[in-house]
Formats: sequence, structure tokens, C-alpha cells
Amino acid sequence: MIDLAQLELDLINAIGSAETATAVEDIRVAALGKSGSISGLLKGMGALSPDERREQGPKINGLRDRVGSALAARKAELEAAELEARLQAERVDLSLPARPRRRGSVHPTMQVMDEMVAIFAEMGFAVAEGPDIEDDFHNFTALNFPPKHPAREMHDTFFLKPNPQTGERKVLRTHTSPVQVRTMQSQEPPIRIIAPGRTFRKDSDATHTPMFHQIEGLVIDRDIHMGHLKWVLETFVARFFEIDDVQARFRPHHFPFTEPSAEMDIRCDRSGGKLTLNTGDDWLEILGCGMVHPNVLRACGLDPDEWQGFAFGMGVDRLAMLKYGVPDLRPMFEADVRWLAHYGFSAYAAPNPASGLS
Ligand code: 2NM
Repeated sequence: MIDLAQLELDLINAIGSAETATAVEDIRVAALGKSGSISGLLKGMGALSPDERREQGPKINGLRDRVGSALAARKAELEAAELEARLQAERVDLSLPARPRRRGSVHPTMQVMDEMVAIFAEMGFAVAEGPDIEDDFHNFTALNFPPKHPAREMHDTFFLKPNPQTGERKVLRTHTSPVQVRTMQSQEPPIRIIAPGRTFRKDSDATHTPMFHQIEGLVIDRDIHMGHLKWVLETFVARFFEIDDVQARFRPHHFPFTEPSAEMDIRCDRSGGKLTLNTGDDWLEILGCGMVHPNVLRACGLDPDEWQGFAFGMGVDRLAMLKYGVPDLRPMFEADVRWLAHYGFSAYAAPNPASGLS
């Protein structure tokens, strides 16, 4: 006769030390399944005498019930533990920010571009834009470039493949002046615009990159003269560099599109390897300017006897380096986030005349 007490003890111990729901299920099959040990005992009852059956029946049924309960309890316990482990492992903290804070920043070139736009906007200039890919007329001819001017040659200008039908070669604009040309063609004077944007020249060394940024300006009205030009540019420089009494000089120069033409310098001091503005006996070139050439006015459909104007242009990247102490031109165009973390500006501190320009 099988020892029921020993069988129960073995089963209860096995159930207690089962570590997974699958292990509990294996024990259930081994004890209560079709050919399980307890099922076998129940089946064997038929071969017993009525007296034995009356004695053994309740014992075996009791064993089956207690083992069944122990199995169910252990299974529930293990399932609860497994659920708890999953909840811990798959936990998501919904209060975490979706992205790390303070990643992107505003490039010094764009910061300075925005500062310049804010200063000229305050003086009543509107922002004008045009295409990066230009035709020869808007980039050169209308601007009074003689047909054989060296700036038209391959070494300065990026030419696109000629159009197979017309033979026309488009160019990547070498300055933003074509925007001024387009504005004069399409708007009635008075005109007061600045044209910020990308420009392209086949030039690459320590102080030149093939793509750079310019802001040019144009004023067209009646009786405009160089006094207006001088006031606008000195006021701009004073605001931009935050100096009260600008020490500037206008040095004669040559551009095809202006007559007379000049470059504007600010007094500076370069002693001791350090650049200080508005003091010393050295000069720092800031921008080019002049009175719009009558040929340019005519090419744009304006009568030079009725309308005059001045124009100016400056390199934004170079002035950004100057203002914010960027020593080296190359990293300005390398898009290295570590460099940007150092020289970049917060997108929340956009320049405007009310909160300050820099
Ligand atoms: C400069 C310097 C001087 C200029 C002239 C014109 C236009 F279209 F009116 F003729 N736009 N920009 C100009 C004049 C640009 O950049 C150094």
C-alpha cells in the first residue's frame, strides 16, 4: 500500500520549491493529470473491497483537494511575482523630458544676421530676398559689370551647366546685389531694403569659404546723397558694436555698381595681439558702399535724373567672428555641436530693439 502521507509531503514540498508557473503545471500534470500519481490512486479504487474503499476514498479525495489547492495557491503566487517583475523592468517614467534640454543653438552668423536685421528694421528698412541661383543679367550685367570683368571669369563664379536649348549659364549668386536689382525692377521708389543671404565664390583659404553670408542695403529716393549714406552706416556701426562716438573713415574704392564708391573703416588698436575698436591709429575695414551708378539705375528701369540712391554691402561671417571673438574661420562651417555649444546663442534670446541687440 502506497504511503499517502509521504506522497502528500513530497508533492507539497515540490510545489513549494517550484520557481515558475510552468514548473507548477508540470507537477499538476504529474499528480492530477490523466496518468498522474493521485489519478492512478483514484482509478485503483475500483479494485478495492467495499470496506477498503470506504476507508481509502476520503483519504485520497482529501489528498487530491489539498494538492489541488496548494498548486493553485503556488501558481497565483508565482504569477503575481512575475507580473511585479515585469512592471518593474518595463517601467517608464513619464515625467522625463522627451528630449534632452539645450541641444541646438543659434550659429554666430545667424545671430549677427538677426542683430543687423533688427538694427536696420528700426531705421525703416524692409528685408528683401531672392534666389541663390541667378542669371547673368541680375548678377552681373544690370550691376554694370563690363563684359570682360574678371569677376565674371571661372575663378570667381560658380557656373551651372549651360541650358542645352539656349546655352544660358546660370550662376550661384556672387553677392546679394541681384536682390536689389530685382527690387528696383519690381517696386516703385522710394525703396529702403536690406538683402541678407548666402553668397558663393570660388575661393577657399584661411579667410575665404566658397559659401559665405552677406547683408547688402539699398536706399532709392529723390535727392539722396552721401550724407545720408554716412549717417545710416555710422548709426548702424554704433548700434552693432555698441560704441557711442564712432571713429570711422570713408576710404575711396572701386565697385562697378557704385560711383563714387568707398570702403568704411573703424579706428582700431591691434597692439599686444588684441583688437580694440574705436581707439588707436590703425583701421579696420567693415563694409563697402557708394552711390548707385546711373547705369545700374537705368538697367533697372529707373531714370537717374529723377532717382538717386546709395547701397552698401558687408560680410556677415567675418563681422560675427570679429564681434564674438571667433578666432578661426573653418569651424564656422563645420557644424560641430561642441563648437556650437561654445560659440552658439540661445534661440530664446533673439535680438530685438526692445530687449537688446546682443
Ligand atoms: C557693396 C558695396 C557697394 C551694392 C550696390 C547695389 C545695387 F544693386 F544697388 F547696385 N547693391 N549692392 C553694393 C555697393 C554692394 O558690397 C560690398
